[in-house]
Amino acid sequence: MQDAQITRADELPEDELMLAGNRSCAGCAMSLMYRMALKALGKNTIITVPASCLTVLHGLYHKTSVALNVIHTTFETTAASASGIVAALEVLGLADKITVVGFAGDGGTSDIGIQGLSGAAERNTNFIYACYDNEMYSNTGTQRSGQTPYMAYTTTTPHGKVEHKKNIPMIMLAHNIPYIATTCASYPLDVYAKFKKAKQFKGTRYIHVLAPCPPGWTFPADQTIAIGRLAVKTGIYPLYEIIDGKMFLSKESETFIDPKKRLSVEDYLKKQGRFKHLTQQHIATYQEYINAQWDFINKML
Ligand SMILES: Cc1ncc(C[n+]2csc(CCOP(=O)(O)OP(=O)(O)O)c2C)c(N)n1
Ligand code: SF4
Repeated sequence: MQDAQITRADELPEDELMLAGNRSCAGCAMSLMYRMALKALGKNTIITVPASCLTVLHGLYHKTSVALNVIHTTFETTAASASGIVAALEVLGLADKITVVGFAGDGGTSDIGIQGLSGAAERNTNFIYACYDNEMYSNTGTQRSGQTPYMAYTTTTPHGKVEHKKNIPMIMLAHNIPYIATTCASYPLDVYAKFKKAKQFKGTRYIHVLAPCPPGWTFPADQTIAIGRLAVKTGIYPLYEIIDGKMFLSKESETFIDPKKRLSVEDYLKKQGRFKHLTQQHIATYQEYINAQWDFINKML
């Protein structure tokens, strides 16, 4: 298996497992990512979700916006909960028929949930783990997470975060799992293709989805697609897959291996209120970060 096949929009399954009407904000990339992921996963799927915007999207008992079995678990337990579901399915002899998927935000993944995720990945437990990364704790009013990028404003980093983003896909690579992918909700077909691809593997599979959040990142709700695409086109968020330790750059990012083809990172930063205080020095630091990231990717290819 090589890189994920890109599917045409008219080839997507018509069945909607995410129903019309949900409680996410206008322009929420997480909800777009979820719709595509559920189309790829299909109805023989059990999902586990910790406290997050995604629980809000699901709605309150006795109404829900998804036509699937979902467990709402505690904040730190996504991977532990998925491991338990896998164990139960094995006992019931259903493990080959049902896909188990944990979906968590960046806070639930890179901070409070990383211990359970690391343990499950070390044991290569048979589930897909997807982190939708809106780069902050959005559900509780935009606090800083380990995935918040350098100098972004959040309510707990009022002068901007001083550290760069934690590189979770590379942490997962250190666990020797069979499939790792990065994707972005602003490329819905890429999201679909990578979830579809992940289903073909056994063991722990990890998908990292950049999910722009209009209220948290402070941009107009109709700019979600444009902002996510700028993240890819500036080279700040490369799309790739790692299959059995070998990296494949995705089509959407291939062009940007050439630094001259990358769009200006300033364009990406200036379009978001959370970066409005940035100086030229901060922007130069961003450019160095992007260059170093691509130097690393070049070595991996
Ligand atoms: C142990 C624990 N601490 C704090 C909370 C409160 N809480 C609920 S959702 C949330 C933020 C989740 O952030 P993230 O995982 O990034 O998902 P997002 O809200 O961005 O979708 C927090 C702090 C909680 N439910 N449990
Ligand atoms: S706060 Fe952000 S991630 Fe949460 S529902 Fe709204 S747009 Fe989506």
